[in-house]
Amino acid sequence: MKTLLITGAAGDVGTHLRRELAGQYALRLSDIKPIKKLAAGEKSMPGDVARLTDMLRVTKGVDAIMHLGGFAVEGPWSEILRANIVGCYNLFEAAHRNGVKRVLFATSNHAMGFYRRDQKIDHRMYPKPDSRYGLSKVFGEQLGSLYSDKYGMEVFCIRIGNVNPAPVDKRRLSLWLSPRDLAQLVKIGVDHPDIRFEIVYGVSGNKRSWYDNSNAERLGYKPQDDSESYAAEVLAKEKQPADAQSELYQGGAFVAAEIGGDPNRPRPKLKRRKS
Ligand code: 15L
Repeated sequence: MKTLLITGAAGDVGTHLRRELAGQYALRLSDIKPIKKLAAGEKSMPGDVARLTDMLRVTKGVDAIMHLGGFAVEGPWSEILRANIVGCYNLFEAAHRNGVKRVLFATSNHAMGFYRRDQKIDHRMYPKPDSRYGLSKVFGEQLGSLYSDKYGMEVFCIRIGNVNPAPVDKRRLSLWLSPRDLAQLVKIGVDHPDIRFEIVYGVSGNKRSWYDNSNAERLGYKPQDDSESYAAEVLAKEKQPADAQSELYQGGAFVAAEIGGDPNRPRPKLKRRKS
């Protein structure tokens, strides 16, 4: 049985994943504090992502890593830098030094949050982060690309929408990821024989999706869930529309926070050069 290290294992996403993957891998669980309640097949190995020595210790001897660790929302630069930039570097570097072949990176829809909701985006479009947090996720994806090209590491980036047992609001109807669909993507990332560097969207098969997830489908992803079955209930509960910027862009409130310009302003017209 393969040993899978999950960093950030004490968080919400990690907790769903542990339950869904039980019995399928030996799970090494790492978070900044020890995880006390362990199920069969789980081991706790605490570590701080911001310390390379910790990451060297926790990544030793595993077959694959699901890197969920770090700061999971927008935050002050000092925290994003420590947990998501330095932390992500430490994770990849430690994995490389320990010869871990496969790394799955939990990136986020916020790496692409400045795309409008009327745009369908795929894995080939350039990033448009909506926050320092989203930017740190772009950094992690590109770090994965570098380690894949330079060292032959196999890297699978999942741009996670929102993991929850059910979608919680109108925006999340477009980016909901059920726990079992998350587990299916993680299993593809761990076990698919032909991964070099891939980006997929971590979303269920939602009718209202903003994503063309053909890259995940090419690798065998067949989502079992669709937020549409919750849509009527969710929309009935939505009291009033969010502000205009949040409504226009995929990143929602992450876009509107601290905003100081109009991201939708027309592009400047290029002057024709006289030959
Ligand atoms: C994320 O990337 C966050 O980790 C999560 O807490 C949610 O905010 C999610 O995005 C979302 O966009 O709903």
